[in-house]
Amino acid sequence: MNALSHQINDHAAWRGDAVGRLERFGTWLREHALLDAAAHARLAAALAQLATDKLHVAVVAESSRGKSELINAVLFAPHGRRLLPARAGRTTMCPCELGHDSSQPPHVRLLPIETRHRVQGVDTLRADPSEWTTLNLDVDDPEQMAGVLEALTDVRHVTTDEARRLGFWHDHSPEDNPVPKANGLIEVPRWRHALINLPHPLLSQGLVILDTPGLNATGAEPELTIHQIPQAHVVVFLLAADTGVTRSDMAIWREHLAVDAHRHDTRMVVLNKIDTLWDPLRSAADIEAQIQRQRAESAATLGLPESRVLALSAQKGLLAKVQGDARLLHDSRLGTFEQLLGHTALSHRQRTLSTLLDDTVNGLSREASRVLQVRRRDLAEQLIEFKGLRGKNAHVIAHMRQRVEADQAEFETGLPRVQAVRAIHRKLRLSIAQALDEQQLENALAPLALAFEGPGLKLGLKKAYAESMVQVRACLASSEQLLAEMGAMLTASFRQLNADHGFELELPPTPDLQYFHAELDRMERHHLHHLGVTQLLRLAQPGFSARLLHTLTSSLRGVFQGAQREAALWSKGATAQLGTQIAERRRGFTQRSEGIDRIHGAAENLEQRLRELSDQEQALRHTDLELEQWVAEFRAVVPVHLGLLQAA
Ligand SMILES: Nc1nc2c(ncn2[C@@H]2O[C@H](COP(=O)(O)OP(=O)(O)OP(=O)(O)O)[C@@H](O)[C@H]2O)c(=O)[nH]1
Ligand SMILES: [Mg+2]
Repeated sequence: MNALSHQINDHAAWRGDAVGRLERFGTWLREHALLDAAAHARLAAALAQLATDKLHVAVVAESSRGKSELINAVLFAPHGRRLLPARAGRTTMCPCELGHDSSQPPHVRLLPIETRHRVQGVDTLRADPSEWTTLNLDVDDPEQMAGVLEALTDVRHVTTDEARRLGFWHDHSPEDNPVPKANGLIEVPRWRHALINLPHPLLSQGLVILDTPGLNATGAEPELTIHQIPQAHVVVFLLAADTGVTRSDMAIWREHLAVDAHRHDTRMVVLNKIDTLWDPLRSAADIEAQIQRQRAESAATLGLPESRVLALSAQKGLLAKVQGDARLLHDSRLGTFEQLLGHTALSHRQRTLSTLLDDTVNGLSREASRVLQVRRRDLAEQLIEFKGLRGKNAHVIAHMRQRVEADQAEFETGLPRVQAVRAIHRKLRLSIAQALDEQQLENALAPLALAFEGPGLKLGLKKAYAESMVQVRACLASSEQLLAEMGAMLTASFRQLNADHGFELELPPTPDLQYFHAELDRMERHHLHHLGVTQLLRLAQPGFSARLLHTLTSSLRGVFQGAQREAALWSKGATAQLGTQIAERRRGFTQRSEGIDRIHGAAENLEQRLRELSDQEQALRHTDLELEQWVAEFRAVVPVHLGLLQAA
């Protein structure tokens, strides 16, 4: 096992442990009737996110820098050969995602390039297997798998016209166009996207690797450049030691990686093919000095700290692993890369998941301790009441019974006020959902959609985009405004209800939508990049701009839906308390009247009832302690792990 496997296994083990712990906590809460519908929804959402968490790594570079070879070296050496096609010249023709879903047999799915005639992005088509050609992979037969994966290099020959419609031919920038064959036809990829499903220790633990074709070709998919690459947890950019940083390397860097240049922590640069510098006629120190010089130069050119640039040889790394040659493996420096990759990807993921875990446990335990508080107070009241009955006659007891009934009746008559709070809440909740619904998004994007319409060069795009983004931000701001209003309304109502009905209602802090604002800023940088002057020619194609608009819309929809989900979880959590506490109070009344009924007959029953009540009180104290223990236990697991990561 290498460093990367260790790190990914540790992460998976940590995740598994967190899921198990959270499930046990959920069971415990349910057993103690402390898990209402909202808490249950919250727990289920956190569990689903922890269980299905994926780690996305995208590998990006000019053709022939060794992207596919690097993936072969990291993943496939145990098969004794390269599985992904890697050879001189343009090889990988379509983006290719490697992952593992154990509910599906090993296969590769290929999406025909002709689907580009439609507006839908790969993400939309992903859900429908009938759009894809599926080829099975035999995991016990590396030759068969490598043979099937040759499909990634498939091409088709089409007329210039068809190439233009597919986005591979641009009349305005002939220098970027492919050279036509002797018969005048143009070579284009046969597939638009590939999904490889393969059991592998790393893929099965949630690693997803995206291999891309040399993206210099102007035919890149908007979804890839706007969505998949920027969203990856780590982007690995390759250079080759034998070519240095070329103009086309820089073009790709600028297009895909420089946009979020400040996000150094998610970028890794690989200076591949250092074996081409190995030379028996030169001293080791001399070669090393050259490698370090190239690293420093590359880092300076790309504006990255030198620590993010790693020199290695993917090819020798693969060979060394296949042959079990420890010396060569060491010289290939593949191990250092794997270690940094693991660290970069996992520290990011684990921080996110730890925060999620922390928030979930805090929310659930806050809610549970409020309910316990109500129960404790009810019990205390009953104890006082029953102690007061010692030595009293049947008449007094009957009177007592009436008093409980009166209390309960009074409580019930106050409940319409709770209904009123619920009604206002419902109205506000609807307004929040509406502020962020599909219609609002469509309205906000209308100026942009208009600018995209029609043939020819689209010059006013940036202005239209800016206009649309003002509206998009206004939608988010208005939902924040409504959330604040709802928060103020609930705070006041809760205070009143607590005073009038002895509830223990407490509003959780209103959700902070700052994250979604930051998300919009981040997206805007990427989007503007794709609407700039350099892209005008590409945008002139009607098919391309339709797909681009589709992609922009779906990323913004993601932000709207995320913010809406957050708001809904919070608001549900806030009002579920009402239902829970009403139920708790009713339970208290029933217990009191039942208790009185039972002691009505004989005096010894009173003593027995008092004993029962104090047993219950003790049990409640025990539950309280257990809850504290749960929280302490989670506390102990989360930060320790984060601490380790930061120290690493
Ligand atoms: N000498 C040497 N050759 C390498 C190394 N890594 C890859 N190559 C070779 O470089 C060529 C291109 O490698 P690929 O992995 O196909 O490159 P790619 O970046 O995937 O290229 P495209 O798929 O066309 O985008 C192949 O012949 C590899 O064997 C290396 O570390 N050293
Ligand atoms: Mg390749």
